[in-house]
Formats: sequence, C-alpha cells, structure tokens
Amino acid sequence: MRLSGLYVITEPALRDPIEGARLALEGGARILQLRDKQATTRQLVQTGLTLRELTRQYGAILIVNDRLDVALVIEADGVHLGQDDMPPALARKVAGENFIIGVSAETVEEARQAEADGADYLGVGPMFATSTKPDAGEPVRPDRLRAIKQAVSIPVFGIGGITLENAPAVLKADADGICVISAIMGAADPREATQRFAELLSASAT
Ligand code: 3NM
Repeated sequence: MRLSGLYVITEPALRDPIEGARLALEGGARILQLRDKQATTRQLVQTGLTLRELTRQYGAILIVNDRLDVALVIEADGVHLGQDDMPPALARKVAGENFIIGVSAETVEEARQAEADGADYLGVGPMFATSTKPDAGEPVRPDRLRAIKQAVSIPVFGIGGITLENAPAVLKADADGICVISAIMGAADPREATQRFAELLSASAT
C-alpha cells in the first residue's frame, strides 16, 4: 500500500497525546504518529500501547517518532527517523521488510540518500514557518517538495506550518500527503479540524 493523505502527529504541549489521537481518529485520520520529545521511555511505551489499541480499533497506521526500540516494543507499524537518528538501513535490518520507515529530508540529496537507504516515505519541511519545532530551520517552501518529488519515487509528505489555508499549495506541488501537528492538536475542536483536512485531501485526490 502506498502511503498518502492526512498524517496527524501528537504534541503533548498542545494536547494530551491519547485525547488528541482519539479525536483525530474520530475525525478520520488514518495515519497517526506518536511524537513526544519530553517523555521518559516508560511513559512513551505506556502511551504507545494505548495508541496501538486505539489505532487498531480504527484500522489506522501507527508510527513512532525517533525511537525504533519503542516502535518495535509496542508493535507499531513503523518509525519516523530524523537525519540524526538511527540510520534507516540499520533500522531496516532490525525491523524487517514489513515495517514502515519514514525519514525527514530537507534537500534533494538527503531525499535521494534516504530512498537509497530503504525509506518507505519522506517528510519534507518545514514547508512554512512553524513554532512547533523550534530547530526546524528556514521554510523550504512547496517548491522544494516538488524538486524532491521529481528526484525520488517513494511517497513524499509535506510538514511544518501546514494549515487548511496553505495545504492546497503543498498538494499542488505534488505532495502525496501532509503532516499536521498544531492545526489539529492546537485546534479548539481537533475532531472537526481533522475532518476538514481529510475532506480537503480527498477532494484533491479525485
Ligand atoms: N518536523 P506544525 S516541522 C515535527 O521540517 C516537525 O521536519 C518538521 O508542526 C520538519 O504542523 C515539524 O505544528 C513541526 O507546524 C510540524
């Protein structure tokens, strides 16, 4: 199955990850990432096990940010790795072929390397200014995503500062999907926000 569409990520500073995940799943999210940079390993595993149960109920994919060990222990579907995390080729050795490995790429060179290393999808960003990841750097804009799409054949997701208003520009640059944190986890009604993103994406897919 080729990954595409709406990819929702938790952020404990904005909303409790379990509550946020439940609302996003109710709103139609079918790819969910557990991201919590502050949690202890024990906390991450506990939250992860709950999210595993919830995502199974909804038939949704669960990815764990950064931590291959936690992803394997909670039987997540995959892991998302940054440029300073576990090298994707080594993660693949441990996790096997039926495990999703996502990689963050900011440049065409990083994207090509990640694909060569066996990544299943790429997260490219930040598309726009974001305060959710203070070290994300300057926006690379949708143009960079378009250039990366032309250089690789795996699915490419845009990430960083994506809202309902600017998501169409990312999709127009040929993104396979979009990753969203604050526009959903920071929304007054995350369920409704998710529904609106999901509608936007399904309209663009037709
Ligand atoms: N990674 P929001 S930007 C987790 O550029 C993350 O790789 C980024 O959050 C990257 O949707 C980002 O609130 C934060 O902007 C995305």
